[in-house]
Amino acid sequence: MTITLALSKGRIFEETLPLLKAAGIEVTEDPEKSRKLILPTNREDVRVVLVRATDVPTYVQHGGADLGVAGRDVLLEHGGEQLYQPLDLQIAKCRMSVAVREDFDYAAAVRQGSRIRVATKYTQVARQHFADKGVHVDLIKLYGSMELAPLTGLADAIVDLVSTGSTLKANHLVEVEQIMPISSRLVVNQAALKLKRQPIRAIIDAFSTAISSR
Ligand code: PRT
Ligand code: MG
Repeated sequence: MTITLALSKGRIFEETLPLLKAAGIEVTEDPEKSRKLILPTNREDVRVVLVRATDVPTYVQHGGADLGVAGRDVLLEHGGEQLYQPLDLQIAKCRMSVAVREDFDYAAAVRQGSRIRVATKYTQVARQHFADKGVHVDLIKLYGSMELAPLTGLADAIVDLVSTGSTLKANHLVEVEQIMPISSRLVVNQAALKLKRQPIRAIIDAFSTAISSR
């Protein structure tokens, strides 16, 4: 019985490695050097598949992978209801925030009840956030470089992930509201959990122990 784990390259891959190690799993090829999309591990029964961060829930939901690691941001947009989410891995941490140009008076716009044009990749979270606040928004869906939208006049505000804040700063944007903290979660295919219970449980337990001993 092979266990397939879906990861995205970059921070999620890097930050999942120590947890895998704690579970006795070592990826034996470097994704930054290899062109392979399926990476072997030291364990004959475990392999890693590399997918786009936003595709991780899809792979796991439809059984293309048994388990995976995905950001809370990605899971909220995907609607990860059908996925078993046993663990917050406390990795790839950041926050989802509202940001505007330095010269845009967000508080005044909200107070006056103006319609605010908001560009974001996270339309579900943004719609809910502004609805809860009773702020009228026109959402503009983008797939990347949200920071550019207020600078070009495409939007008044953005909803994006912020970690150090240096991307906002470099583009003369300021964070005006924090919507929620973000970290990555372990997601598991429901059927795989039944069929491959023992090896999957072993991975969940090892991850869990590694997280709480950090
Ligand atoms: O980059 P690519 O288009 O391939 O895909 P992706 O952006 O979906 O993947 P990746 O690896 O960049 O992000 C995977 C997950 O990491 C996200 O789903 C988040 O849960 C988490 N994460 C943690 C972040 C950040 N921190 C982060 N800082 N994802 C993105 N960013 C971006 C942010 O969007 C902004 O452009 O980094 C920029 C801000 O960083 P600071 O440090 O300048 O504030
Ligand atoms: Mg990215």
